[in-house]
Amino acid sequence: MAQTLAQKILAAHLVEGTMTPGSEIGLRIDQTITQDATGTTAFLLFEAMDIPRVRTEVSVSYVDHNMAQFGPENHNDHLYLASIAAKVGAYHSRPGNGICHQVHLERFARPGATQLGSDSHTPTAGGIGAIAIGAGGLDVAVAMGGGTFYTPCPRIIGVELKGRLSPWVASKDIILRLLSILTTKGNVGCLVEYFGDGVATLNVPARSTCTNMGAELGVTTSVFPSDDVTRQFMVAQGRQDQWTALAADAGAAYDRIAKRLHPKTDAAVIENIRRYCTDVKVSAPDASGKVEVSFGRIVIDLGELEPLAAAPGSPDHVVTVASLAGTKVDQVLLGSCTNSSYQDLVTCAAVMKGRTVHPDVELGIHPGSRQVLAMLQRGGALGDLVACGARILESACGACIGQGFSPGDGRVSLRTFNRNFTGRSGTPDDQVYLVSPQTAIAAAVTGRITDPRTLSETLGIPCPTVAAPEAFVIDDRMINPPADDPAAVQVVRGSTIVKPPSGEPVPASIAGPVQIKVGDKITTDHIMPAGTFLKYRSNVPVYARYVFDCFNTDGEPTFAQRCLAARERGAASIIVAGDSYGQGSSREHAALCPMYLGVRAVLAKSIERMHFANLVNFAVMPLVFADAADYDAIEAGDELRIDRAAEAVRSADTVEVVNATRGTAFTCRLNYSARQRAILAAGGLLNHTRQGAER
Ligand code: MIC
Ligand code: SF4
Repeated sequence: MAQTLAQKILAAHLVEGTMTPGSEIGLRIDQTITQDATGTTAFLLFEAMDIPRVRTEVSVSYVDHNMAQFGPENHNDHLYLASIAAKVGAYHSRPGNGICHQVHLERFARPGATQLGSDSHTPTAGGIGAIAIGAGGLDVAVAMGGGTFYTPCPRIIGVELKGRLSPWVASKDIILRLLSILTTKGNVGCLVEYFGDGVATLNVPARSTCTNMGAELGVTTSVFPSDDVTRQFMVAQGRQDQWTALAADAGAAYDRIAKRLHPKTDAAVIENIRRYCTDVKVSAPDASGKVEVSFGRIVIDLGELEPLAAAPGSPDHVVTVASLAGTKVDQVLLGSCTNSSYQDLVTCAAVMKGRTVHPDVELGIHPGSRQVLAMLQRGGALGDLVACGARILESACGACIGQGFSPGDGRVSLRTFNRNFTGRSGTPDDQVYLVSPQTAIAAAVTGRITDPRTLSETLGIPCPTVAAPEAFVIDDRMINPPADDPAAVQVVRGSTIVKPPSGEPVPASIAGPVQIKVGDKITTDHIMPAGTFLKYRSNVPVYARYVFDCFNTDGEPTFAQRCLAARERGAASIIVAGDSYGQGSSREHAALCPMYLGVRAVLAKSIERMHFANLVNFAVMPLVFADAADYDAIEAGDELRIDRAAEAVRSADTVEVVNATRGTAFTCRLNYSARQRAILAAGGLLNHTRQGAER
């Protein structure tokens, strides 16, 4: 039978299960990546598994997130990570070498490999033809030890790209268009596969911009074919021996995709589905007024695309740049794992050559890697960027994760990043627009949101064309290989590195208050803030103080204090949430810290893939309302009871939840695989893995 590209790679790595969408499959993982904000915990958990050496083809530990180094925490993490990598056989990309996804794409990723990373943007490597999946650090630790990675077999969304992008339009506009069709909600369990004649017109970094920001769709991953363009990229990286051609078979069928939408509130999305998808069907409305919109595949004519922007609040608030034209801009930032490649930055440098950043704008640039910096320097583009007045920032995540460059109150900031959740920049009322490098740099010149296509006519700036480099600057001196003599390596453990707490089996019954009731699309940034709190990642008891910090009110007990008070009196704590709970990052601290505070269950209308897995991994029961209307009947502070929690975990698909405060009862679904049941019963994945090793 004709197979899609993703099916081929998945099938070649299948160690358990069958390729039936929705059913759990076990995959052999070739490569793992970790970054410092999730990596310290991941390596501490790896150590707790008592496996002396990593058992993958390659495991790389990157340092790119926690680089501000206010206080000893970050440096303690760096020292621990360098030493533990050397000892257990992982590569270690040192601070300053670049953003994990960019460096991995340049130096390690390969077509046809499976890659698991403790960062949600791991799918960046899909641009080179890898199946690269983001997961919690504990899942990655298990994979480092040679363990199988389990995930539901994805439904495959086919995205056909036709034609060629017009001047000044970028691959960022492709993924923003996809976000306007699929949104950030309701794509759990899907995988995006690109195909069509337009693919060959996009270079590897441009493809990776699309697969990177596929994370914002909430899909498992995204993948491009590996073709001659891929080969050329790998030749230029000196890695042609790792290239292999990969594509879907002719006639491969993509899955039919269905979304539940409301004709009123989701009118624009439905219109986009009608416009960009084939074979669209719309059902009659259900009792809540929602319809099921289903389609065959998505078709994007690259030539018809125009510059787009995600307006403040969410990556799927997509509008045309033309509709925003004239808006005053205060800040422009180029960088992040989405758009910090050599091609992206040299394009911007060409625009700025001989010009000055607009007097009302500050321009900051995080080059994606040391290689990108070296390339910019070699061709003179770095000099043009310095000369124009840009602030050259570190090759790191930096402003993308709220580590500096926060905009002033209500100030407009145009960023080439992937997330603009309110407050992520470090400013509570930020106005962050996500755009392509072309749109960002146009604003740096004009001081206004400007459709870059107008630059040629108004300012005589020709659209830069950038040829794919024949050879990148290759210098791996900042990547430490594993130690030759692991026994001689002393693991460095600073005082701020605290062993993560381990979970407890789901108890016979769970009873306690709803400590918080939140709405739809709650991100892991809401649950576990990064920014200035990021440095506490290796110290769960301290970091846990800031769970749901954005919902805490001055003078009132914090979420953490309420949970600890409940724990004191022997009660559990419960979280109630709407749709798409836990979207965004892979950060397992969004499960681990609540667990530490005594949260035993999360009741939501729906829960995103990585967060669901992280809750299970730390033995917090994820429960989904059987009838979404039951959500409305719960208030924060209500005392809930799940009398048969452990029993349900063992064998039931539903469980009754009693609302003791209101004298009502309702049903929740468990949706667990047999393996997830065993993990919850064991008190989390670490205990489960240890027990497996003992058997
Ligand atoms: C992010 O972009 O939110 C992060 C920081 O890279 C996270 C990982 C983390 O929280 O450490 C992610 O995307 O997974
Ligand atoms: Fe780093 Fe930002 Fe990419 Fe996350 S999204 S890995 S913080 S650059």
